[in-house]
Amino acid sequence: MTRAGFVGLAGRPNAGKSTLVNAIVGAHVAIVSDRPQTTRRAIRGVATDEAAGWQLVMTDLPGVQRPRDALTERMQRRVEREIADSDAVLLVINGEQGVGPGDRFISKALLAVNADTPVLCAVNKLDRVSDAETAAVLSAAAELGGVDEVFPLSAKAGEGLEPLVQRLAELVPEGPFMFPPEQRSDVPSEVQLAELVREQVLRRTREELPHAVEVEVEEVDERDDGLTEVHAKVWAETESQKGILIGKGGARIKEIGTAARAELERELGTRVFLDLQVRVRPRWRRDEGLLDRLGIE
Ligand SMILES: Nc1nc2c(ncn2[C@@H]2O[C@H](COP(=O)(O)OP(=O)(O)OP(=O)(O)O)[C@@H](O)[C@H]2O)c(=O)[nH]1
Ligand SMILES: [Mg+2]
Repeated sequence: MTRAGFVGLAGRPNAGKSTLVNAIVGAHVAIVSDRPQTTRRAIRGVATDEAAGWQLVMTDLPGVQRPRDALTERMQRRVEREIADSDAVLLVINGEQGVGPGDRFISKALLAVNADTPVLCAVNKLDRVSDAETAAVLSAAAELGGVDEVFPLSAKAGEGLEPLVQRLAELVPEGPFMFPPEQRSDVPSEVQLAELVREQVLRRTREELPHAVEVEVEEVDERDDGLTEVHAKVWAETESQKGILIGKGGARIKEIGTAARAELERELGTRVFLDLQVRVRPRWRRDEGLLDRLGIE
């Protein structure tokens, strides 16, 4: 009999949830950046060990925060729904920052949403922390209400993953696999491509801009000559943001496009022609219709 189930990831923005999902899945399914609130959509990464007979569907979620607009409200509601439906919860803590009020707030919220679900706690970024500090943060994590077990690790270095994955595989219920074993993510191709473009925007812009930018892939065209044409819009909220995105003489958007094209080629396994159009859409973060179209539920 196989085991299969959903693991919902919770934690403060920037704790390393997406990095951990990618490490466990062994593929670049969720985008990562050093900006808080990188993740906007719930993305499922699928990890399967056919020989051992288990499948973990890891639901990467936005970092928990206070909602400010329709976008962040949707993100927050989605987190609560996903956590309520998970077979196990993985609370990710930024070990470099230590356990703080935000982590206590989240662990309390987890108990309220789903008190019967096991909660494992991953204390992450320990590659950046001394041994003495590691001991302190691990015991602080163990004392969080509702946390059943604590796992020290570094998602970025890929250290400490094995015991955590083994434990999760024991916790999910018996049942058939929910995805074909070779599948790595449930995200529709257009959204995945748009996210890879957005990752490059986040890496090449500063301060407030990242939160104001969204990417929409409008058309993907596989041409007979083996080239894939990808047409995407980069949405900003103001003309000045648009100017920053484009850069002097178009330098920045060109840089973003070159880096994004390389990522798309890796993802699609073909050569890619990427057409990026920067557009202004005032207050897009409050525009429920656009959020629907962008697949942010
Ligand atoms: N040194 C170190 N950095 C890490 C580790 N894990 C993640 N990071 C870095 O931390 C930053 C945030 O990582 P993400 O995976 O995007 O964090 P997240 O929790 O998904 O963030 P949100 O989506 O904003 O909630 C990135 O710059 C990662 O490279 C780790 O184990 N060690
Ligand atoms: Mg994330």
